[in-house]
Amino acid sequence: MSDRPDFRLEHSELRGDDEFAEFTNVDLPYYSDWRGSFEKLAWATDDEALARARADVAIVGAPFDEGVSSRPGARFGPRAIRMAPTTWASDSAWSIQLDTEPYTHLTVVDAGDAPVVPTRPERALRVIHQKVSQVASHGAIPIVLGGDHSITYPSAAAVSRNAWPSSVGVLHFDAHADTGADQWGNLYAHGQPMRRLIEEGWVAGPNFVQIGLRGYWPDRETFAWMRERGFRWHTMVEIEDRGAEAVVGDAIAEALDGADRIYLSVDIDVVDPGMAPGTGTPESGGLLARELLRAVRQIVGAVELAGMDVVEVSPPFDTSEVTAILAHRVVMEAITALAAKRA
Ligand SMILES: [Mn+2]
Repeated sequence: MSDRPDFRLEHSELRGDDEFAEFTNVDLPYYSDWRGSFEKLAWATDDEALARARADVAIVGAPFDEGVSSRPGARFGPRAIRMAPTTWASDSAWSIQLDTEPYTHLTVVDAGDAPVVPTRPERALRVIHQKVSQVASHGAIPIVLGGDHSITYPSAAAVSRNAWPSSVGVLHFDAHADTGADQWGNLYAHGQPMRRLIEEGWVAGPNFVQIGLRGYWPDRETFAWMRERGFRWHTMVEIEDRGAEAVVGDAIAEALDGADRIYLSVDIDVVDPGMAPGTGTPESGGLLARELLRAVRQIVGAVELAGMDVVEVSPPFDTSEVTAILAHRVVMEAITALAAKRA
């Protein structure tokens, strides 16, 4: 059996393994915010702290939005999601939905941000990969706060690489398939990550399952490529016809048909822009917030979760923090559903 290939970013002109340590927290841009952790949880930002914490789950920030094709701002996502109104008393938080106290049964830490700096997009993808790999190698399930959707490529690749030889399927909530060949020549923009994950073999096509697709992108040709690779997808129209719970049930079975674990990628634009306006590429006619939260509980309750991200929250376009709060609650529902399984 051959080894899993390395994550090489083959098209990058930037190389070197020392990039991860290139900047200290002090040198990072202001929006890489190290003052307030997610849910006021303890920080565990380096190998020593992660080893000591023995965490079940670790939050990772990926403040990157240089892959966007339309409205930017997702680099401010990790800060806004961390600062969203919390569950109020994180040490004794209790979920009405699941009748569970998440932090009684799970150790959750905030691993801080990947050391992303602006103007160096390929370096950013590499350090996001390294940060997610670091967290996963300590046995914690990474929950990555984006960032635009291009961060799913380095993040899911890290999770798949860490899980190997187990295989990872992906459940991908999005208005858009994000399987484009390139965007103005960029192979790593936010419309391409799912294509790269398949082409490089991090996820098998039939275990890549998309939920919530709608609108006018990508084109027929791209869907033909997806069909060729065995992708499966469930459009908004199907959800309208059959209901979200039935569709999500099918999607779980498809993603696990040959895979052992699941990476869950939630593009907040799967939700209707009326309930999630703070995003870069809004598409009308999406899920209700409550349908997404229920789906996250359903999925995490049913699968072995290997990793997760919540992406495309763009605070400059948000209103009254509603999108940041929803993203925060998506993370909380995953954490609490994990805790409920342990309880
Ligand atoms: Mn997306």
